[in-house]
Amino acid sequence: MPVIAAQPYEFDYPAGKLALVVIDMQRDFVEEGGFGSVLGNDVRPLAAIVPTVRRLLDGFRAAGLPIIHTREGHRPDLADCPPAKRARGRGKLGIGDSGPMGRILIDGEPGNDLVPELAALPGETVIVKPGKGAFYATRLGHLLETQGIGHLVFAGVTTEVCVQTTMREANDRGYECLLAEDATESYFPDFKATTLAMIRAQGGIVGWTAPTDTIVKALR
Ligand code: C5J
Repeated sequence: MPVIAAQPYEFDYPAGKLALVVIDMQRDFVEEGGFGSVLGNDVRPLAAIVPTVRRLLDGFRAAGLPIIHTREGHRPDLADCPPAKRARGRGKLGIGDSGPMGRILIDGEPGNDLVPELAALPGETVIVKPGKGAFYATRLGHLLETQGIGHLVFAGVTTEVCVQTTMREANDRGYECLLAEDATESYFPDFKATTLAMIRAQGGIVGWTAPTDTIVKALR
């Protein structure tokens, strides 16, 4: 089995059966004027990981392995957005309101696009998810099952919200999960550090972590 040097110990996976899941690298979170900045966050740390996520994507593309991108987005009629989620935050603008990049967190609006550098290529899957976890109310589980994939590498934002939630969902479903340490980011540096530690604590209770370069080198 191929092996990636990781923490808390090496991550092995069946050749050809490893998929990359890039969580929510959309303008809503990474660019000024989107949901992230409307909630009062500095988006610059998230924008800074774009080249690293691109390196990871290119590594998976070169290896011919499956790639799944997610976007957190709701239907224009908000039928898939619980009122509790919409009410949360009490900011000037909320989910569904019109902002500088169109309606916030709505599928099809400019702000909901993946950042241009990380756009999906033909053949790659894009999953629009109404929740924080990418398995909730989506076809992700079915898609992985039909491709016989049980090993996942994760990247994207934010580390402690949508990335961690999805990793925990995947872990409970029996997937082996590795998070690319420098291809994920949070608006809160402490939360990122703690999430990485939580994932690999207790012998990898949620999964593994490794730097992007280590993962890409192992794929070659
Ligand atoms: C958040 C996400 N933070 N993608 N979404 O609301 O982490």
